[in-house]
Amino acid sequence: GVDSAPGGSGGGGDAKIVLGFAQVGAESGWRTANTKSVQDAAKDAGIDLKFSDAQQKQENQIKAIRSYIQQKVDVIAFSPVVESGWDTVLKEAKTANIPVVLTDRAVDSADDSLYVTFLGSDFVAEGKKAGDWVVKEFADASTVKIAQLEGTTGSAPAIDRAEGFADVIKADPKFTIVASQTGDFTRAGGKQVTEALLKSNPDINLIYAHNDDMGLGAIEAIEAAGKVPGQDIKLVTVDAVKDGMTALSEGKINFIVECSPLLGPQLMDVVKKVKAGESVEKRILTEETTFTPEQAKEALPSRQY
Ligand code: GZL
Repeated sequence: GVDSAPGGSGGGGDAKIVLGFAQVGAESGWRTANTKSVQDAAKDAGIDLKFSDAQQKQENQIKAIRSYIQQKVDVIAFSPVVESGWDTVLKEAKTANIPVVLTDRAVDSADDSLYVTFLGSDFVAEGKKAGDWVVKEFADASTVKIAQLEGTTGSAPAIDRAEGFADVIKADPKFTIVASQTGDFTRAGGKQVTEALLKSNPDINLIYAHNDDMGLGAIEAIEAAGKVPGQDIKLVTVDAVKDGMTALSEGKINFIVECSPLLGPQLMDVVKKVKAGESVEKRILTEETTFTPEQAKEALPSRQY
């Protein structure tokens, strides 16, 4: 607990584990579901959670991590908004003998002793799954013009989802990405970028959005341009949050690659193991699948987020 020696379990032995969590922000349906999962799981695990929202700004996450170090929390966890620029503050946590757990997104630090484990999805695999669906969906097409709505610039999901997708479609020159721009994972960003790209590329066949929220914004722009989303312009997105799955069930999105935000329970298990000095694997993958419109209709009623 906070009042015990740094990293100590406290004299009484019944001191609650204190976890400091520095969240990215509240930019998307995925993020709010992720926050709820962490908060609910901490409560269920009897862990004292200190929580901060960085409004998608790296300097705010760094400030939050520093405050957790000052408070001598037992464990620090965070989802790095971008991959780079963490070594200094992670070294401060290491010097303070406070273990750090990466959740959801990764850092590009060369020194992996700066964190205990990275718990999250394989974003390259997510991009490949989207690419594989595109290859099948457009098997009979002679040319396929693609617009890509990228996630937050410099973030692991944006970098890796673009890489995985490109790896698949590069096999056939009929696929060309005619426009690619960041919508910062937000609905508004997806709408603004799509409005602009439809003016310069009115004949695109497909939009690949790095998350549902940007895809939902794109749908608004496509409809405002008098076109039918899912038909005139197909969409493939990543996340599978409720609003995305609803659009999928209505045929406005054609395929969604799931990225599970429900990391809370696994995170609390890791925190307890770390506190108890038990070893934890360096990389813990989350389970996730893909959805067609029919599968979305079946899954929606029981969807947690
Ligand atoms: C992916 C996560 C991304 C989601 C977006 O694990 O980091 O951030 O795909 C969210 O919806 O904003």
